[in-house]
Amino acid sequence: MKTQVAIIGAGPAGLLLSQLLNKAGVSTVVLERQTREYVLSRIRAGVLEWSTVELLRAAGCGDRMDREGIPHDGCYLSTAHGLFRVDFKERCGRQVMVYGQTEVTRDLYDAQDAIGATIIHEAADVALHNLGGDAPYVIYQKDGVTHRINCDYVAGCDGFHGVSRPTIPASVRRDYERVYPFGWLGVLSRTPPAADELIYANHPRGFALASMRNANLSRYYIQVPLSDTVEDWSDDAFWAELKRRLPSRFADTMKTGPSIEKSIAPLRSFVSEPMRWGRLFLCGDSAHIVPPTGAKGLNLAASDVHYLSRALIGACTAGDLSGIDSYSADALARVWQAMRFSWWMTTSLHRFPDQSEFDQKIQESELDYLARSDAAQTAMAENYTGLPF
Ligand code: FAS
Ligand code: PHB
Repeated sequence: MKTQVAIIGAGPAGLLLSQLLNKAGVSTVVLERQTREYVLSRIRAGVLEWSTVELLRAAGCGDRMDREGIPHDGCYLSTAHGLFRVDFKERCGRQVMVYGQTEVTRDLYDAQDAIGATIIHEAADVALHNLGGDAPYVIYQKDGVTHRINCDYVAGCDGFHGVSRPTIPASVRRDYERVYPFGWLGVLSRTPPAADELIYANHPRGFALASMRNANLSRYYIQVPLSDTVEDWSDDAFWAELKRRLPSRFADTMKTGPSIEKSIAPLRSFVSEPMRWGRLFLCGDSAHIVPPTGAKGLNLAASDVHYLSRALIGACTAGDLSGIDSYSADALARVWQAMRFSWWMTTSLHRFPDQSEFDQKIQESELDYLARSDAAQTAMAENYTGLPF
């Protein structure tokens, strides 16, 4: 089989890249190791930056998002000094869109089906070859048969545990990482959201976040020790702890119910440089991971797709190599801005087990400044809604 761009991974990065490339006349094949059902079963992000909203619209995947998504003008923060709201629209003129990653992925699949894109599921043992040459190829197994795809470029959209990043020699790669000493226990419930906007809470017992998917589907998180397991947390125990950490104005009236999904995710900040090696381009979680506190993971995948789609379209349709030559630097500049913001939100809002009393006072002072300062709230609003491409 021959194609112009072989895309490894059918998550948001891979599907959005395939959609944008095909719309520009660039041929692709997407190789996904899981089934479509499995990909669509994952519960992940919930907040879209406005640049992600506009990219999905440009890809022809925004109709249901515009019907069912919920634009938010701001969010609440609850700290030792009380509850306050950061008004994104007032501070920087931008909103965010509350619309689950699962729905984004479903819309991308539907759009890919509509244009007859090639997505091969249950593709096992994907291996990338000849990336340093001008005729790269990909090998994979399916139904006991070995297949080969000849291509011009390979997009590694296969997430943190994929095959693409490790294919770049360790001598070429420089990895940067910070692992946080806690995780997020997340619950999805068919209950009305606790509030009209998201609530980020810094509480002496730990961080909590009240989010949502729609008027009757809520997403909640609490910080838990890394030693905890989902089995340690009954629904009743989760609701009781969440209510302790949320401001009473919302906790006292919020509706609870059975969890329809419950999971614990570890938190890390991770960047691997460069994001290009020969004919291979890393895109999304294959190149970087952010703690979900800043709602940047999915949005950074979209950011990389913005730069990579533009670069590959230039190379494949006009022989213009400038975009692929600058892709890694262009993408990483925005990655590190989001990395910094996600680190700041995480260190400002969580209680660290080894936190000294001095650390605690600094954290309280940081949040007090945010509560009082127009400049600080403008900086948060700019970053949370997404810096320009
Ligand atoms: P993905 O990981 O989504 O997709 C990669 C795809 O590649 C997968 O479908 C995988 O099956 C496939 N793949 C892997 N190896 C392969 C191989 N060798 N061959 C073929 N296919 C292969 N972000 C937020 O903004 N907010 C959140 O609340 C949030 N919560 C999260 C919770 C969890 C448990 C996780 C894991 C992530 C969360 N994220 C969150 C981050 C998440 O949304 C990612 O940023 C987003 O999925 C990135 O999309 P992709 O880069 O496409 O990677
Ligand atoms: C979510 O709704 O899943 C969500 C929202 C904001 C975050 C993280 C997760 O910062």
